[in-house]
Amino acid sequence: MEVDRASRPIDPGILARLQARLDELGGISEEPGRLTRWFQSDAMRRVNQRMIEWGTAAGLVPTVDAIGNVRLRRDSAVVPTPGVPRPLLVLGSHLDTVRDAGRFDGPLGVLTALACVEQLQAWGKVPPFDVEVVGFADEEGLRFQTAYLGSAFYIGQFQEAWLGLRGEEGVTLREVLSHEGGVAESVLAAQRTPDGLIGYLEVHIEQGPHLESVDRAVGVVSAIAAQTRARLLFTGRADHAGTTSMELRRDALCAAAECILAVEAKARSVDGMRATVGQIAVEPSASNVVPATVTLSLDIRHAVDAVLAAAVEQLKLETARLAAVRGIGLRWEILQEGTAVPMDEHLSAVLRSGVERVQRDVPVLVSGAGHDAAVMARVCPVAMLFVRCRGGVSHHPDEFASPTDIAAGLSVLADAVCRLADGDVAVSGKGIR
Ligand code: HGY
Ligand code: MN
Ligand code: MN
Repeated sequence: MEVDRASRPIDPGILARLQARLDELGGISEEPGRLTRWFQSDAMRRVNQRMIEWGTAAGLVPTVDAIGNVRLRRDSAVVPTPGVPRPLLVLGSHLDTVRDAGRFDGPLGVLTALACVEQLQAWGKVPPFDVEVVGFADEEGLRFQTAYLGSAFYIGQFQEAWLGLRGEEGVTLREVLSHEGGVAESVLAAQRTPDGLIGYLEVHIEQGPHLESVDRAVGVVSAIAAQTRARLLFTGRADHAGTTSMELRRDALCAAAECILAVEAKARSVDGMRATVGQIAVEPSASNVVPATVTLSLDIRHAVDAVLAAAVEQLKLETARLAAVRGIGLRWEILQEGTAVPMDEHLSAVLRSGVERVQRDVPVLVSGAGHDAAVMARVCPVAMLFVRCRGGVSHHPDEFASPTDIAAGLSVLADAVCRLADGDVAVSGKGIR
């Protein structure tokens, strides 16, 4: 018998299980003493296996697709109309992490999605659409510096050119996928956009200080900022550190250092801009050899596409000038260019209704962090709910969301799915309208 919507308390047992699972996944890592899970790592396989066990116990049908996304599907009881795809609502986030990560970024969304399905079952609520909980295989891009490999595959937009990407351990994505069974091209052939997508909802820790600053448990995302990822390759000349005068050197690392400060100065000069050089590689990396080559990563973001594009062009000119003055070669490789992604207004309104039930008002904020929702938005309406993040600390082991705030997130998500099931917002194979 279905529980009346107005009195839908969240089951404390489901919340306790969510918390325990978060803690368990937070201990599955490729590196001792810290949480690191990169694409197609053994740790990802172990996490997927736990998701399969938990999903099966909840009566969901588990699969792991060719790229490594774990999918837990619950079909509705509705008999589909011949020739019309079954409507499908996707709930999820990613299960990979950055290096030395916090345990909430990604898994909070996947496990809240699973808990949401369990909670609807406990309420006796069976939506008239299929629901799939997805744990994406690679959102961070830690292994190949290209984010969203999992969600791009999920929507059928994995690019063959990515097979040539080479990770820091020297292997290509093609080699990794071929090693995982099945030639990489067959992995590509396996991808297809899921039929009947009506929408995608993602719960995610805010990874910033806003909700804490307004003392609210949850907030609704308005848009995801645009981001560009690039690699800068500086070429100088190796020389003896003791016999080469300062005037005669072509020191790639000094040129890179000036460019790193130019990146920082640019970001500081543009309101709302974020730019980060997070990785650096020096060759031959010997204390008594003038650095010959340096490779830098660049991650630069802004909520407005045109502002980001202008800043990237200005930095290309500025870094080229700084390198040329020193006689250093500089090559930019753009690895990924994303535009700002607005959230769907109808689906966001459903989340806002749920937020109004759990707190006095509804903070609405832009996400400076990227999310799989930015990819899913290419094929269906998407909306995101943020959960308060202690101190705004993320991509760090101190990342933390409180059980009370996690409960609020689950309550809002479950309420939203019930509203969609009750037809508060028209759903069809073409999405939410
Ligand atoms: O980098 C990001 O914005 C996200 O955490 N992958
Ligand atoms: Mn994330
Ligand atoms: Mn992240």
